[in-house]
Amino acid sequence: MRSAALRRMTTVALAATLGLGLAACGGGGGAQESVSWRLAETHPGDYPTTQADKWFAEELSKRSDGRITVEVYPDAQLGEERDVLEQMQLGSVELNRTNANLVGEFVPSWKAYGIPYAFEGEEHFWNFLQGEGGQAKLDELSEMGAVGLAYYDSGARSLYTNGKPIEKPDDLAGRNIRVQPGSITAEVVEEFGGSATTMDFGEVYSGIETGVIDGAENNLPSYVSTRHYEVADNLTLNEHQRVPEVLMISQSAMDQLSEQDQQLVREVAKESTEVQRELWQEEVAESRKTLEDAGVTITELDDKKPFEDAVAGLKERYAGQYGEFMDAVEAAKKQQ
Ligand code: BDP
Repeated sequence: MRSAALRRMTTVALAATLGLGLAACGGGGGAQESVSWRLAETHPGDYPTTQADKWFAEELSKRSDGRITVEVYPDAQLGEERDVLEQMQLGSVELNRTNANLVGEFVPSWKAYGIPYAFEGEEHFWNFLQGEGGQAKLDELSEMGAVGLAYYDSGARSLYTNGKPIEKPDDLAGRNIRVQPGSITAEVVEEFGGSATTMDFGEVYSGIETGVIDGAENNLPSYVSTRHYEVADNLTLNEHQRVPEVLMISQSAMDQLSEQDQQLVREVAKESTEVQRELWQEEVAESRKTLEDAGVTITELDDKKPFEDAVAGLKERYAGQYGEFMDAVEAAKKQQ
């Protein structure tokens, strides 16, 4: 299924290549003849973000006639996400696919993406990301010396634990939940009534296994690909956040290219969003099936209101702090 989607996207992209290739050849002015970059990815090779990274790398090489080579390093080979963000600033990694929650430590205004229940659903979320609001956030990445290229889907984040299933916020009392570094999710978990521990993604499985934490929160594909469901087999679909994935490049890497090649990088990245979104839909359905087959207890909530109410104060505080973000979020609602 996955490869069919990829094939389709590649054919579409091929048509665009023919025109662009020629334009790019004319390139010019003081830029390097060819560059060879590294792209850091925390997920395994078959995860939707990684497949989109690879599609981006291949297309870029083709359309630049080999002037731009990107090698994708999956499985956190270049380090955990937080370390990679630091490496980007030091100039040792050029490209990075990361989750918006991690960026908050480097560009504080990106913490806004962690505001719980900010988006009504997928459509609202994508209206925002693909509109002016989403672009304004990408522009803010210049504060960390990076250029935001594209968003990828990451669905909604939900809680999972071992022991007793979480049906209402109170059930989190006495439970310790892992959260991503740099995010405001620790406060979300605490408002729900639990306690929170910040930990790198790669440490979570053993953290749960050894009892350091009782669970974590993520989307279905990550819950499955990390096999966290083996050690925390209760999932509660409370969907407290929708936090995009972002593909970024360091400004210093971008500066090595001619104007035309910079444009090419931007275009191919934007197209890779469509590749990723299609793969994402398939992956969510497959993950759900994997969880059901494995006998994981999936708690669907008819009403998420108790969870929304628990974080209403927190949401209001952050909405005050990130007013511009919330205005753009509101505007994206009207376009639905
Ligand atoms: C996943 C993101 C990954 C995150 C990870 C986490 O794709 O980039 O950082 O969550 O929880 O959904 O650390």
